[in-house]
Amino acid sequence: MSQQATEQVHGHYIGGEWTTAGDERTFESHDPATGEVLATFRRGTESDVDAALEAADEAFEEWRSLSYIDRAEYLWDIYHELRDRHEELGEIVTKECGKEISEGKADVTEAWHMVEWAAGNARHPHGDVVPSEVAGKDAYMRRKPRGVVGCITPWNFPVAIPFWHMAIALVEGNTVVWKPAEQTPWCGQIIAEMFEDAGIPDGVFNMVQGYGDAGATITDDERVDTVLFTGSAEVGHEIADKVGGEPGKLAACEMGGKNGIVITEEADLDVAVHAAVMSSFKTTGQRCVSSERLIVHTDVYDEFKDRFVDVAEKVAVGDPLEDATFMGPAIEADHVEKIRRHNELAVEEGAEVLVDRFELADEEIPDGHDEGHWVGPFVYEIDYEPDLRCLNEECFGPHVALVEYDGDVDRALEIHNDTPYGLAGAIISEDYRQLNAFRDRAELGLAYANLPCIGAEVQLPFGGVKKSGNGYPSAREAIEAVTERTAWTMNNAEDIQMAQGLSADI
Ligand code: UN1
Repeated sequence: MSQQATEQVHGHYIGGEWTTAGDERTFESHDPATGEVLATFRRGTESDVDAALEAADEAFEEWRSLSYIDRAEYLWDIYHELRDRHEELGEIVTKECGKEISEGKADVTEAWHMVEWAAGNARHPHGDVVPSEVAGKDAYMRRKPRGVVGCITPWNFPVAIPFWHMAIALVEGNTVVWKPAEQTPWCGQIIAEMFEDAGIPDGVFNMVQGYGDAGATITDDERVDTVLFTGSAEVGHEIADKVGGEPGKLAACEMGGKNGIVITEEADLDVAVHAAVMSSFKTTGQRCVSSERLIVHTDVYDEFKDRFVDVAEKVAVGDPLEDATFMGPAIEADHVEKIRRHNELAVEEGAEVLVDRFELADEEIPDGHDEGHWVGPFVYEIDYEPDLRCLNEECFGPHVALVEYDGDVDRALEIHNDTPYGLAGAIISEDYRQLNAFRDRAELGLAYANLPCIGAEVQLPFGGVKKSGNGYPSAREAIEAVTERTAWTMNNAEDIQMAQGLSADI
């Protein structure tokens, strides 16, 4: 899509056609660092979603009848395109969602990793040979696609996460209706163009642009067999409740976290400071795995605090296209206000503020970027109490609490596990017993030792426990959500024999 395209209104990709049907309403994609309008899109309506679901439903029988390997061929084309256009697409990600440029490129890299995993998996075994009690009986577990998969994806990984959902759903033989996040429709448009260029059969992949109303129309429709969702806990729980209550329908939702890093008295503080800065401020704290709690042993608390504060005061906030930038802007003005409310809430609850760069100084704002949604690190310390909202509610910004603890790793775990969420977390320690205690008892889907709690790789399960998720919309685990299992049992003997010693006499 060229820059001139800003004059044009981009539509939806439905049944192999671009369409701007539906109503006349449009919305714009903005560069969060400059406020510049990048492109204009049609806002999807119920009738657009209906047409997309109809197309997906119709295309299903033919698509499922192709071999896994033939289906994967279309994805391999996209894999090559993602690689060939790495630089260009990385810049587009950065322009549309404000992540600094190495993150923009990493988003594209993560996308082709997922495509490689899903398409490569087409040549791997897809079921089990299971023993039977009865000689002469062969038993298997076979997988088959569920049908139409609805995918709802967030803006913070606008290329990677759509492929987490869709690459696997498609290779497994499902058809897809996808709604990209309303903040990143340009990335949505480009991905849809890739499917078109790959020649995927009409109706197999469909994309409807728009807001939550279009997303809800997808998730509520009875033609949708599985919903894959990555995004906020609020929306994810609504989807899980609604879809989970409908017989025959499945939802795999991965939501946010109030992720914590435990820094014990046995920590290497170089590693601790590095891991905490990466986890709390990379992506401007706008990852579902970003850390908002640092739980630090009293013996190392003061030294860690001084060193962490020193780096938080200095990390470079600025133009995300510049290599020297560590943090770009927040995604949009409303989100800046949300971060402000979380910062204020912490203060109301008794926080001692250690770093307040929420409002950047004028000289920190890059030239020509006055309209950007700038926020800097906000760091505070607070005495642990179980019901503090600031230690329980996700901010999704560069907002992080230091909490001091005294005692053994059990005490650290008690504080760490005391949130409704359970997505990602880390322990920094040189003591293997402490590491093992965290591995076994931290209530998490993703647990790290001596590392930041961001940066999961696609071949690992990605999902959370407690309020963070009810399933895995990516990698091997997503296969569970997009396939049905058939127990297939065949008789090779001349007569019928039954299991459990049941008499077959008639
Ligand atoms: C997210 O934060 O929404 O583990 C996804 C990571 C990335 C994915 C993050 N691979 O940080």
